[in-house]
Amino acid sequence: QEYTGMKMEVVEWSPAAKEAIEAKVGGRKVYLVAATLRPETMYGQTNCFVGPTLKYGVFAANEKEAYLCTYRAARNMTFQGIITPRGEVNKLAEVEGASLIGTKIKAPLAVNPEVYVLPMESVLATKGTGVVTSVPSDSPDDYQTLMDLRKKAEYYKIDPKWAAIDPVPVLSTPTYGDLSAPAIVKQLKILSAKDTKQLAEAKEIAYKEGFYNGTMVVGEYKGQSVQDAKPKVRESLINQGLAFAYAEPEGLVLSRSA
Ligand code: ZZB
Repeated sequence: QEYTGMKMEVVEWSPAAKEAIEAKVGGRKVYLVAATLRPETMYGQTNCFVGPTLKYGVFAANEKEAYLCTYRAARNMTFQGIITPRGEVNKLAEVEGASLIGTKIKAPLAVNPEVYVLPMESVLATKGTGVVTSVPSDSPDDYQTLMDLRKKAEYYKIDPKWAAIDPVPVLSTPTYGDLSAPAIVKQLKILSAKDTKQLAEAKEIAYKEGFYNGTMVVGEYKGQSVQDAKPKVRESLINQGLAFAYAEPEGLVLSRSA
């Protein structure tokens, strides 16, 4: 899988993350790294998700920068020239996902340029970086999780203002309009992020509709097809230093490089 690793710079740590991290990074700028397959949707980021029970590390990328992600992802990055030197993981600090909730970060390209970190139970430690940027306009999982968090803010121990940004139209499809995830969630009568089977189906539909029938309604490539815009947005993010290419190795490659 060829992901785009979005560099989401920390603006203000949550108190627990500040305690665990700030003194240990040697003055480096810290970025949460979110792995996405949909760079063209980055205009519509409204928050970022971490798994509350997952373990994250802050890894030195070089003298000036550090990346927050899973150990597994950092190790992969050392073999892709993203983190140097090759094969060497330098962990500066460690933190549990729950401690990151409420951290304010920059969301490159987004219409709302600063967003908050929120919890998502279904984030997998075994995929991407373990950090997921949230685009509720086009990702049914993100939309439903955001709605659940808003409904039960107290239960999830979040400040309602962290979940306050509404879905932002990014692309339009003939069948679902410019907010496809909410439309598909409604059509499939999905009521909670625990409806994982229907959400998997919703994701499939949203991917296909967006990719084959979508037209951008925002940004530099407004009016162009999603198929055309996707590689251009990706290249532009990478050229500006706001993101990097991150490949997920297959099992074979992983064991070979071990
Ligand atoms: C932004 C985005 C916008 C995404 C969208 C999807 C959609 P796939 O196809 O199953 O590989 N993701 C990345 N890492 C994880 C993880 N560790 N655990 C759970 N989810 C993760 O899924 C790739 C997508 O899953 C990634 O692209 C990321 O969310 C999420 F409008 O980034 B995406 C219809 C989907 N729309």
